[in-house]
Amino acid sequence: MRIIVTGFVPFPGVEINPSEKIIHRLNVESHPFDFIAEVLPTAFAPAGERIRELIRTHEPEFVLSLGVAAGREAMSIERFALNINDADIPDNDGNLISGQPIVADAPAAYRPTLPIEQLYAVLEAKNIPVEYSNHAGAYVCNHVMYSALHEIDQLGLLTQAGFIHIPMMTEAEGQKGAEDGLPLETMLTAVKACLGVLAGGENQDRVAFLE
Ligand code: PCA
Repeated sequence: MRIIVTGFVPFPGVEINPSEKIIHRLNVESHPFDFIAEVLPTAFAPAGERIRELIRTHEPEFVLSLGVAAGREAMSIERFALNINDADIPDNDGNLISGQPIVADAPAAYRPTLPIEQLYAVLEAKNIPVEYSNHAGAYVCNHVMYSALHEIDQLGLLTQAGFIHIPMMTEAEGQKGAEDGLPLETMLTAVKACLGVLAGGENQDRVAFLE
């Protein structure tokens, strides 16, 4: 069993990225199956290259990517990745990209292949705010989600991949979206519950050692 889980470093306008904090809090060393947890650069090309490289190298069963969307109030399970880079802020390499396809002559969109209804259900059962989202934006998060799904498709892998946007953490006082966000601990619990679903069906206890 191999599962890749990713987050992102901070980027312009977001000084604290809870997705990075979550990756650092997952105790992957103690994991009995191959568990690859990594913080990606918040820059279009390097992030896309890295997620594709991780997938090619590990050929995992699952890829769960996380990123913050300051202003959202619930764990947001993304339903689509769009073939577009279109940002109004630069990425961390200073690139301000508008209206460019991620991959020329490739599908306009991909749907996630993770069992998103199961992920929704496990979060709902834990009373953690959860919602579906039909738009992952057109910045680096969408880029990574699209790049992962396209790579898996191109390689003909059975890997299931998807993306969850998370709110800002309430502890990040003064940061955009923090007041409407969720405590980091709640989001960590949510991510572990999702990993539990992927690792062992309904058996969430299998990832208890991530604590
Ligand atoms: N959120 C940004 C990129 C990195 C992150 O955590 C996004 O929503 O695209």
